[in-house]
Amino acid sequence: MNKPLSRLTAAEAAQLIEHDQTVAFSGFTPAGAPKNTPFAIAQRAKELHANGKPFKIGVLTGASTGKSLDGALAEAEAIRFRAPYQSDPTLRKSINEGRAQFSDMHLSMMPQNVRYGFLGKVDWAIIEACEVTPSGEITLTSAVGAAPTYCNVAEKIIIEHNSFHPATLRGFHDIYEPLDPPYRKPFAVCAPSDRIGAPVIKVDPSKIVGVVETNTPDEVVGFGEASDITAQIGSNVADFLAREISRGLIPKCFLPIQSGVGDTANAVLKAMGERADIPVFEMYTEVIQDAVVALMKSGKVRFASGCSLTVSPAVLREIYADIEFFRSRTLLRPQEISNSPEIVRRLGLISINTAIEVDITGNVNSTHVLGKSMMNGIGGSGDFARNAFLSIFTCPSTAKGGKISTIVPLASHLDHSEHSVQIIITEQGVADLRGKSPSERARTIIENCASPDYRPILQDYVAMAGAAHTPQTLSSAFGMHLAFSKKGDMRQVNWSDCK
Ligand code: 0RQ
Repeated sequence: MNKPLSRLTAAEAAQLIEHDQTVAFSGFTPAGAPKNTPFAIAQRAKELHANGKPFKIGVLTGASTGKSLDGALAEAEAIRFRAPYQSDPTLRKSINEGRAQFSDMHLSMMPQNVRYGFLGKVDWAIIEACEVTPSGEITLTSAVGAAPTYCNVAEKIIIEHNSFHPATLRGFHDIYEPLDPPYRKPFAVCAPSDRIGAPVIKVDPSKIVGVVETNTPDEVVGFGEASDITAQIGSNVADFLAREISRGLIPKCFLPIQSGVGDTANAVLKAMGERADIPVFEMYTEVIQDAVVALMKSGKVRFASGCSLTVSPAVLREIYADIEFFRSRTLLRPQEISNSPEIVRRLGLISINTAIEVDITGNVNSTHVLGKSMMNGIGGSGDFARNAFLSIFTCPSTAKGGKISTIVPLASHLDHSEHSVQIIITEQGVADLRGKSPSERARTIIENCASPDYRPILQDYVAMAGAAHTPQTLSSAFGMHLAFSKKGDMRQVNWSDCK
């Protein structure tokens, strides 16, 4: 018989965390991330700083988190090191000002990098659960992320028992932690609905130091209505996919979809849902967002496997109110399984992710503004794009009211090389890069995806290279970026100044 687990307040739990320790949190996006304990750790940091004492910790998570975790800890100057993805404005500022060190990582690799010891010792795992038993069975909430590995490697565990999430979530999760090389076995997922693991994480209960009781909704921010531009991008993606099915280049039964997160991704899914010539489909993705839930209810999405239910609180309440409907159509997996390159290649996913900028030969920057400032991180986009049946990147053709062209001569930072990028789609149209040489790709991207304001500028740039396999001119390649930095508008570039 196991003895009952101790109860702690969030403030008591925070007192246990020491300066310079590494703390790993459950969750993936704000879904499933603990809230009260990290907020209390931030308060402890502020008090210690006010007394002239140091307090900074390493923060490991599944992906981004919410304002009570990344936001509060960054605001308290309590983050020494952070991996593998973030999207909080306060933390982003801290990273870009060099106050917090950030290691951007393919999300599928985070759990194994931690198990391999590449990120050092993990002192604590702080895990949000809808149920925990004295025998050490933990039922997670709205995400899995890297929680199984964090529970495995951490010296001690604190559970945030969040009664906002019903204990009947048991059964939504498929917990599987692979063995490390040379003992790893194939991941036997051959369809999005295949289960390979257990419904709960099992830990030695003596590692659980205490349970903090909470009742707090996830801090997921809802999405706005599609703008004209995102709606047009969505419609271009749906047109393209329907055409590929009719041409026989995508099987008639269709293939599972992976879609990124954000307004564009929501607009793409909405447009796909509205097309009769796109069949009912399945998702094998990392983030299940509001649009997927709407498509499940309409019958367009048959099944969704993901790593998190990153849905707005109102949509999460809808799911919990009709939990049996969603139980038979949803599976939440650890990120090394939801984003596994092995499974992505086997299932033949159609991956749809968003770029910050795309260069004329198809290299994609998903993470940096002007080569220097981190936006969010590569997230899962590389796990999927590199291994997909069809790898699509979308973005508006311009940013900042037209002062920035997202189609540039040379990407100012590289996340996905031209070898992993097959289709570019903006509100202007579709560039199909398959089987094309770099100069053919440049012509196709400029003609089909660039804003009309920037087409002649980019065509002049290409002409400058003369006959070449890859039409680049190194002395001018960042001319448009420099024009934006110096004059506030990429249209002010003067190629003759750059030579
Ligand atoms: O800035 O908010 O200040 O106006 O970037 O751009 O157009 O609102 O697009 O919200 O879909 O985000 C790539 C960042 C796109 C995201 C990125 C500015 C623009 C705006 C946001 P403002 P939009 P979205 C699954 C897959 C990487 C991870 C990934 C992302 C802001 O999709 O992080 O794919 N992707 N994960 O104005 C300067 C440019 C710009 C620019 C846009 N060229 N130069 N600023 N912006 N283009 C999810 C996970 O992995 C968890």
